[in-house]
Amino acid sequence: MHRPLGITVSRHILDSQRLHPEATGALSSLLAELIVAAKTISAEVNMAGLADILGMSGKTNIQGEDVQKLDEFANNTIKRRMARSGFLCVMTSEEEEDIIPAAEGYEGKYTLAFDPLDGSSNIDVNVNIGTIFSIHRRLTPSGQGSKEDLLQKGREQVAAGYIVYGSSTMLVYTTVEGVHGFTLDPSVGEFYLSHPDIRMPDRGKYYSTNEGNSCRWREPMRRYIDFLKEEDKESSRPRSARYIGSLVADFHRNLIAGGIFLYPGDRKSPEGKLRLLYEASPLAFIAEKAGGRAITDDGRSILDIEPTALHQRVPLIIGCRQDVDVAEEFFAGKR
Ligand code: P6P
Repeated sequence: MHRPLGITVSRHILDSQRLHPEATGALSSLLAELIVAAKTISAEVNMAGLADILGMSGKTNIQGEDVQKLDEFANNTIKRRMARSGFLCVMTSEEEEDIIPAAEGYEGKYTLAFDPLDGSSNIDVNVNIGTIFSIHRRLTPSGQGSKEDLLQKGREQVAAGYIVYGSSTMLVYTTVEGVHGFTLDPSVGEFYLSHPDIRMPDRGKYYSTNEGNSCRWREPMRRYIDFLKEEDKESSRPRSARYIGSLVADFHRNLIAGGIFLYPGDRKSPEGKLRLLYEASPLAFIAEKAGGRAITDDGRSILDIEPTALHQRVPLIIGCRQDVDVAEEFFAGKR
């Protein structure tokens, strides 16, 4: 496959903006600001392992600046930069209980929901972590945004994406067209197009779930996972188990190589663990744009859920279309 070399993410965003003559460039500039924040976080994440060695693990580093916990650093990096971007009227973050207003006089026409550093418990063991973001158009006419502007269905998103910090730092995002992946060249500080037009395979070879929760699973989940472990060449079973415990990393592998991720409700947590606004919804938007599916364990499409609270949790089954279709039949009691 021809891979266009050297296309930066900024060029790619502007090229897709050109497809929409009515575009003012605000969304492109918003994404560009978000990408600056991502590069800043990436540099800090990659230094994290050195914190102890370089004596930066205390409250102040060698420059005498306060060293923040990485997720606190990531949260502050995004909210401070985006509050003054001029493109947002309100934000919500996994790290903050209430809404985050845009700076006075900098209110814009979009909203941002983000998980600044998902999987941060994995930092100390050098496992991939990620930033997830979701962008909607505001509903209120002007001025400071409100919770109402944030509580919108995933299907109404104008853009969604994530950055996965790992062996390399990758940005994956979608606007109205396809899903595209960019890899950071840290020596230049640029994201270059490395995965144009990502399409999820119709059926995957992996399944991702925390089997440690199986004692609390409801019957359909137990039966579906047992089904994936049976021998059946025709339907590429048994599937391989892959579970990193970082949603962005598990999702990214399934997006590229094919698979299904399940974090259903169980007897202890009926709504599961993952958050709708800044985890399930943006990843569902990406999955559907790449030909996959994302549903709850009672068959609702993630993108059609009407949010009622900023940090509401939702059961999540997301991945290759055929795999989610079969899982849906198990959860509906049809298999
Ligand atoms: P468990 C990380 O803490 C996270 O929020 C997601 O990134 C990940 O998919 C999930 O929780 C892992 O949860 O219960 O399997 O440890």
